[in-house]
Amino acid sequence: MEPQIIATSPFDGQRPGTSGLRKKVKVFQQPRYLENFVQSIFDTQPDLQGGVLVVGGDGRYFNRESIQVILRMAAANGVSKALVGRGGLFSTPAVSCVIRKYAAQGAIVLSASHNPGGPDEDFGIKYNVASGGPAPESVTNALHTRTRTIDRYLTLDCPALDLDDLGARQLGDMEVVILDPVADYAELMESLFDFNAIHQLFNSGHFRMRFDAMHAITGPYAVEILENRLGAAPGTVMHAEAKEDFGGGHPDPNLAHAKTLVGLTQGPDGLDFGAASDGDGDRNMILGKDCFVTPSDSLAVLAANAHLTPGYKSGIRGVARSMPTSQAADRVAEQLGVECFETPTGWKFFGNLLDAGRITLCGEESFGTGSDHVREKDGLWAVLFWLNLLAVRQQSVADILADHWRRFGRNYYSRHDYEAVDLAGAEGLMNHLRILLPDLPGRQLGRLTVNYADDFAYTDPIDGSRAERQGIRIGFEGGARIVFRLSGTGTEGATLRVYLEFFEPDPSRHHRDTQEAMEPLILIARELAQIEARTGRRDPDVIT
Ligand code: G16
Repeated sequence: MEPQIIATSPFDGQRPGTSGLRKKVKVFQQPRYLENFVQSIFDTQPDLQGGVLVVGGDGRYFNRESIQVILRMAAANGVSKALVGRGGLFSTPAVSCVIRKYAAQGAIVLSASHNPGGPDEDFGIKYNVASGGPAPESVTNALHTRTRTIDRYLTLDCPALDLDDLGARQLGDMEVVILDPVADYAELMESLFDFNAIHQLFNSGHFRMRFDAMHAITGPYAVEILENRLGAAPGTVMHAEAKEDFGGGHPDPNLAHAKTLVGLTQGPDGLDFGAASDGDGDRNMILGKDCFVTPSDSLAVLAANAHLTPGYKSGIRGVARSMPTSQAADRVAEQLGVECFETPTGWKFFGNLLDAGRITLCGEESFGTGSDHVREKDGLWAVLFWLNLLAVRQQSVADILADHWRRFGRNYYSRHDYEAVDLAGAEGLMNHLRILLPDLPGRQLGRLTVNYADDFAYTDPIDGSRAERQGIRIGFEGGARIVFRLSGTGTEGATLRVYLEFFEPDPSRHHRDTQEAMEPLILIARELAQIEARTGRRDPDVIT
């Protein structure tokens, strides 16, 4: 079958953000919009020619149509084999697992993560490289540059392929293999965690849990792993059916968007454990009875206890966290005597450290935790890790956390988001802060003294690449910090994120309400950045 060459012209704004290109579905539905971006991938990634490409997405609206477009284009561009999840589905961590297991050259992943789905909501596409991780900036920059001059794309004129039956078929000269999207991933999880111990915990008669799949991709993964393989009671996975619009919800596992689950863990009859994952299965939220584990604390607890699980029993080599993530993991790394890295926001910045064997665990405040088992953050992995710890330590989530704070001190942490604010106002606020930076060190703000203030820049220790303007950091004496950043994943206006943290060594002060304890820092942040005057917002839209 001869490839067709179709003339096209560039679209503005195809620059990938923190994690791929995310836009409204309607933007992606414009003729040639998806094709331009996909052709730019093939034009800049020559290894794909004659190579193996993994294709899959989180099942959101427009997933199926996009996969057909991508497969025809892959065949026309000389890809020799495509590995596709049945129904066009793959969670993001499962894509990473499959790339690595089958030594593929790359993957095209369709997801807008935790953003809502549906005809009027969000869609996204990103490219993952042969290591299994999100494309580094060198690749995304090349891709973006290509989108600005693109003038043709290649495709085949052929009917849609059946994506729902397992097995191999032919599309032009390309072989397409439809895989069970869960099997390889589930096998990897069994190799890392003590499934017998977790099975016993579930059958002990005194442990009650729910996993909220939020009508998103982890439904089938969680049912297979938690209920079928580990013997959790049927119904343990709630909102298990994956839907194109996530049931109309916002598939973001946090206190604001997983309210039903949070409610189930509260009060005298509260569950022992609650967990949730997001649209594409890479985020996680961990809850205990009347207890929320911040993602920053979760990373620190996993690092301190990793040796209790089979997959990490020989200890961890190092740990990394994104800059706005609390410094709780740093304290663990120090005690363990392992390296600790502070990287810019974005999972792609962990890739080189993982590949070089400098770190074993990494995590972000944005509900992402992961390890060197794949090159993406991994929602269900984090849940299984916690279940393994609960099974071994025979303590509640709250007790494990309290023990951890007693040993390492507590990093109180919260993030305040001002969503869909005017872009010019938000950029003005960041510039205003940049101007203030040189005069801040040594200044007294409220009762705190500024220790350092900068616009975070990162030089990758492995390849020397440099990322600048990654967020304003203001550090105070005693370990408190305020960080200001504009989100790189939104699709409307700008989202201002304000990250607040302070360190409390005294165990008698470890059980205060977070927002109350944060009050002095909240006031400093609002005043210094002139948030209300510059965004028109008095209060944040989401507090996590
Ligand atoms: C993506 C990235 C994460 C990042 C998060 C938030 O997550 O993979 O590394 O922390 O966005 O980014 P921002 O603060 O720029 O909105 P996901 O789950 O959306 O792919």
